[in-house]
Amino acid sequence: MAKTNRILMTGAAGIIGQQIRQGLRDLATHVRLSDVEDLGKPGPGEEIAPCDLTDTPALRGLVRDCDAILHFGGISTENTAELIHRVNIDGVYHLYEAARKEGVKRILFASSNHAIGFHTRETRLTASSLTRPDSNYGVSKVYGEALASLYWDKYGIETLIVRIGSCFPAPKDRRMMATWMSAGDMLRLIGCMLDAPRLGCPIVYGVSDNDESWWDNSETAYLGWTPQDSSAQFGHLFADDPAQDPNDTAVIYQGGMFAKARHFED
Ligand code: NAI
Ligand code: 15L
Repeated sequence: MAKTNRILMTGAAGIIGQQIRQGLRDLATHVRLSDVEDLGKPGPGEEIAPCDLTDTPALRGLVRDCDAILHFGGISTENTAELIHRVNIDGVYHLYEAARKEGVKRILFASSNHAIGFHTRETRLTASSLTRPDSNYGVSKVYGEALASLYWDKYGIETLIVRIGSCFPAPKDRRMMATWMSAGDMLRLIGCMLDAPRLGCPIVYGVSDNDESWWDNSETAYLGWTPQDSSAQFGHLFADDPAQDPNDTAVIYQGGMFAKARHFED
């Protein structure tokens, strides 16, 4: 695998950013890291580029000279509609505009399982399944996916849309045994994205090779990504948990508590 020259990761101070930061150095000669939070000192090959995604004029400079953008920055759970719109809808639009104007041709968009969270757990989803957002946050991810599709069809900017399950060092509850994605599998997926001769605008479910799974990535097998980790190693953490109530909304739907929650601002 040839190294990409320069990649930008937004949201680099976040949970996923912290897990993959070091591994990105194997994929690119220059790794530009951006966030509104402190990113510490740059390591070898790293550039620190603080930037607020709502600062539209600053975005062109942020993406300049990058061969690819890993867009992990933004509001990562349910919040006020105003904040989600400002950062996850307007912010992502202006980031894509900056990419278009600066000639960046490849983007990873960190979508979420909450774009499809109102599908039931017994429904096996593919890249062609209809979106069914479970929150204002999920709606913002559907917007990002639609924007990525537009920028591919109209401007030839390729995006890997990753509907991430739960990318944490370990699953936090029984649901995440099905939705967990390891940092290693995320890094391997990014490697496939950077390597693909033609990427297009595929939708991939970001999930490891867990025993229980609701998602089928066979439509995007051309990417050559095969998850290598499994949540099975963490099964003991939840062995003594009480049985799940099959009539609980958080158990019926893939989005779990996001589907069950009332309006964030009530
Ligand atoms: P996180 O909340 O830990 O990290 C997001 C980062 O974005 C934070 O460091 C935050 O400071 C930054 N950010 C927020 N507003 C910003 C702004 N206005 N300008 C610049 N930076 C801003 O989230 P996490 O878990 O690392 O997720 C990263 C991305 O992946 C998010 O887009 C999230 O929606 C998505 N995702 C994550 C999942 C997970 O399991 N960790 C699951 C599904 C999707
Ligand atoms: C997400 O989209 C969130 O960013 C993350 O914090 C988790 O809640 C994850 O989904 C999940 O569904 O487990």
